[in-house]
Amino acid sequence: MAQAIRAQKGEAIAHFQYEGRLVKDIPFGNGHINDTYLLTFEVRRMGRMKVILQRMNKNVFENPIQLMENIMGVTAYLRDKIVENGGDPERETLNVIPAVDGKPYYQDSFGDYWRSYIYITDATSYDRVEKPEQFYQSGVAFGRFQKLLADYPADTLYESIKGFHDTRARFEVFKKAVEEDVMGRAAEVQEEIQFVLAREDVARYFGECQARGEIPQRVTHNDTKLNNVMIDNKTGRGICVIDLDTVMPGLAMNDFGDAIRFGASTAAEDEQDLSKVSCSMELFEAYTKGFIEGCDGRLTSREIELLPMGAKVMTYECGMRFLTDYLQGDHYFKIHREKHNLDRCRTQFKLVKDMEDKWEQMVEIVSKYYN
Ligand code: ADP
Ligand code: GN1
Ligand code: MG
Repeated sequence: MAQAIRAQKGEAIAHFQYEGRLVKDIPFGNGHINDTYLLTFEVRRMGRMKVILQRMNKNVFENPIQLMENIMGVTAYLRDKIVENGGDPERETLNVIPAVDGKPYYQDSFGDYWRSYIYITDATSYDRVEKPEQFYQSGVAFGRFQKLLADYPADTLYESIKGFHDTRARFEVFKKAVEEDVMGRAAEVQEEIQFVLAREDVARYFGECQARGEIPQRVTHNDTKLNNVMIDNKTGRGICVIDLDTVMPGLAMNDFGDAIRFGASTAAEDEQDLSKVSCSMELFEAYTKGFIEGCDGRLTSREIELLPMGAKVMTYECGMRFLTDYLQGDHYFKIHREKHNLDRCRTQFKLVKDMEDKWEQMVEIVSKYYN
């Protein structure tokens, strides 16, 4: 298996516009979806250059070519904005390294798609918040990302994953997974299943707001985990939003909420000791402040008012997705141990419960930032 991947990767490496001699090749990062590698090349007298190489997940992305078209469009647009603002486009947005044939991807002889980015140096993608300032900075970065893309022609974007944050549709998929119970796992997770079923109103919430015309669709990131933003090692600022696979029309509250469910938790997403898991109100406030500042006046007061609901919906949805994957046999998220998806699901539901208990506090924090 490892050997097969090595051969596949070797083929891919030979088909990108790289220069110099490959001196290091290591698996990189903690993403749940793609296979990511950090490659180091030695370019004669110019020293070492690092690049990111990714094998795109074919179970998750149905159309990698359309997906790369989205990324090329969005990064070119961001590049212009960054240059206009006097920024550094090599560090403040992803930069695709083309394949030898000029395409933004390479399809290998096994049918897998690969892509490559310039490595963003002197910056870190964190898996846990070390201090509230970092989380604040990531909020500014994701908010600014949304602001920069406010006028992006949304109808040119392909829907890279259909119904990605359609929580209601995911609820239906979940119910089907419970009924089918292909792995025979439903009996042991009755408590978690009941937790989801008891909250169908959460699954329906944003769909109903949209049907009433209360909230706008915007171009959003849709996967705003802390480790999808690079924090500059020197300045501590959120320098670049990465992992652009799910940039699509979506809801501002979901971009807010997905960041909270991951970054405001007092424990890791897969912590097994649930007594360690809660939603920190200090971190919640740091992110709220950063995100609203980053969006720079673009959010309506209804959107701001619904931010706590975004946190609850995204945490509930993510827990439901982990549980669905567990029931279906762990084909979507990468797992590194038995019952990994179940552990992840349990932290999410613990967070939902904690948010329900702290609801008034969350509403009060957000109300400080109304327009
Ligand atoms: P996944 O969809 O699997 O999460 P990502 O695109 O987020 O894949 O990449 C996984 C990890 O690799 C990121 O969390 C980050 O740590 C690192 N990474 C990805 N792209 C870059 C880049 N251009 N520069 C530096 N690190 C990167
Ligand atoms: C995945 O790709 P990554 O690891 O940044 C997932 C998100 C989930 C997250 C849970 C394309 O994010 O939607 O919220 O795992 N991405 C995709 O940790 O499904
Ligand atoms: Mg990622």
